[in-house]
Amino acid sequence: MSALFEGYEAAPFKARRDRLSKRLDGALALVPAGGTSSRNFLAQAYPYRASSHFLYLVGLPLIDGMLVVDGDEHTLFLPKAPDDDALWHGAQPGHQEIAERTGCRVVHINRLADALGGQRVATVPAPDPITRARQSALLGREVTPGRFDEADLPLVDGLIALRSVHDEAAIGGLRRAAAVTTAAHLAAMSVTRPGMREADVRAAFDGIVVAENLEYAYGPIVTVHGEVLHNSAHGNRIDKGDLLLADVGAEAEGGWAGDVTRTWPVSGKFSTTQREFYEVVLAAEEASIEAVKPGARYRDVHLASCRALAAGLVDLGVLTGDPAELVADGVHALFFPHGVGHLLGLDVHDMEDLGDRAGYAPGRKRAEQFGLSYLRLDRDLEVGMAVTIEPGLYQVPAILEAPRFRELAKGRVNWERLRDFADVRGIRIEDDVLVTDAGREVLTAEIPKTIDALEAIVGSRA
Ligand SMILES: [Mn+2]
Repeated sequence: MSALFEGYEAAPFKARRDRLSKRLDGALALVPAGGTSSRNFLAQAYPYRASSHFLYLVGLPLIDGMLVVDGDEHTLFLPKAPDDDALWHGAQPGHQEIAERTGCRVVHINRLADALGGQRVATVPAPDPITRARQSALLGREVTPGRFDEADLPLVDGLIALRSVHDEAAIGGLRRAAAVTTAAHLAAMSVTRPGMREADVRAAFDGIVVAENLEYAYGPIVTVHGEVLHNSAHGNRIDKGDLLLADVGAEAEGGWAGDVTRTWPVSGKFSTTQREFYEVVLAAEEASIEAVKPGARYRDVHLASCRALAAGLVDLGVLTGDPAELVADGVHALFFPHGVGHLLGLDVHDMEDLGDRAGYAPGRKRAEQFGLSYLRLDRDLEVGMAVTIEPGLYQVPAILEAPRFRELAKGRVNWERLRDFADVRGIRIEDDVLVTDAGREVLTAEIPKTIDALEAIVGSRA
């Protein structure tokens, strides 16, 4: 059996295509898998990752394939491998085998233009520019990320409706991603000791993810400079006194993402000031997790963290004032500048390629206020949605030294008191949360996050 079909079952994908076709309002849907890209020369390709929409509907990474859904008829238009391909890559399943396995018709891709001719076609842009150029040529209009033609909307909105509420197969994928992510975080925590480099801890994550024969869902962040939000460098020495922030998630078979952040002391022991700031972030995370339930508005889930952070910083004497007022004015955002999370699914920021049409309910718009403007999601939660909850607390020089924020902070930030917390640059705590009838299920609950649990595990295998 070809590795392509390992663990593959056709039924969930057919069910999704059937549900989608009911939403297409008579249009044909054209969903591209996308192509490869290369470094230096063509044959040296980067690892291939099919478009998430294609994976959602087909379940197989069929390079350069295109799916056409036309009522009950589901057709995969696929290229044929060159004659000498088997020499380099081994025998691959032929079109007939793919047809039998998937239940789709399979047709050579050079017949696609004729098949579409003269019909109303809805599409979504492929992740790569070469495939998008092909889509543009096929449809005789510009296919561009983030901009949709009126004709595309039934497909775009259908995908948003389906993909934002996970079916059983999807939840299985998310659980698998969470399980491997959990094992990887436990391994990384337990090997951490002063004198290592960030890369040594990253290697402990790799050890688990690679041995599971998986990839990461996004570029791992493992850093003692957590205040750089998307820090991708791993070259620093990690020392006693440092907090290490690790934002690392595995991608399960089929493409499902895990997305977890933990912050732990390199020495295995929090300092008093680190402990105080950490407890504030943990209380914020718990407040937002508690707020996750069917019908809750995600912006309110975000604001629960903002209020808890502001209240915690007031208690510590770093902020002065009424927490609700501090949040309303955006003062908390000097320390917590990003949104509390996002949808989670086949993409780590699920469906971000569809822009705020996916993340924001109709009629809702992004706020302009600093902090709230970075909130990626503002929908009412439904059973079956998966979201991350990830408040953080950072000392970002570019924010704390900027004149406009100094002005906002006037009389409300106690700078002298803040200096006591110089040994905290960045703390974030992030879990993956599924919305259930009962409220919520934290898929990544087994990863230590209380101070006691972290102090017990860090360095235990170093
Ligand atoms: Mn995240």
